[in-house]
Amino acid sequence: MLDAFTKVVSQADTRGDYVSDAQIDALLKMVTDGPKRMDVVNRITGNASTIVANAARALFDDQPQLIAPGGNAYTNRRMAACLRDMDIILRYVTYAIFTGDASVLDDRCLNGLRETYLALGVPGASVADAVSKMKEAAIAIANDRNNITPGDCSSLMAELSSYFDRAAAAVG
Ligand code: PEB
Repeated sequence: MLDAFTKVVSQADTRGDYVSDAQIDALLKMVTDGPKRMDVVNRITGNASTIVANAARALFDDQPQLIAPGGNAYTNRRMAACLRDMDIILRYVTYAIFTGDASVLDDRCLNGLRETYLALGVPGASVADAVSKMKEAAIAIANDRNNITPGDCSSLMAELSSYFDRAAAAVG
């Protein structure tokens, strides 16, 4: 598992080179934007169950066959597994935005997930839809201008989006 700093160091070490000026500038920006990043993590973490519940409701509204008899989220056991999976993916996205690097998400959550769903008969495209719905909900909450010092969060929001897109692409 890497973060934005260890990633740069390991890449520089592979080249046998010093950390470049451009890399130092990018990491400095990450440090100066640190409080914004922590706010994003805090807001998503504090609203995780709302994000999961609303995204799941929207998914089952769009794809009612999932909760009909024979559907992959039919029975309480499968519904619980589905909500749990969404919660796990959201949790790893918060780790990625916290560390500023996708490796924790890749290595500990997404690696082999497509194959797991194939083996279980869980429709990967529907999981990808659930992840996209969590993305919309998480960005609406993280990017809410109320009760926070106003600032430019566009690059952080783009980074956050990219982790959700990565998770959706890994299973969809
Ligand atoms: C991945 N999900 C399921 C299982 C595993 C995962 C390993 C099998 C074991 C179990 O049932 O608990 N586990 C999960 C994950 C990590 C992990 C992400 C990462 C570290 O360790 N069903 C739907 C929806 C979708 C869904 C489309 C969005 O209709 C999910 C939610 N996952 C789902 C379901 C099961 C499952 C298991 C229904 C149970 C499948 C079954 O037993 O038939």
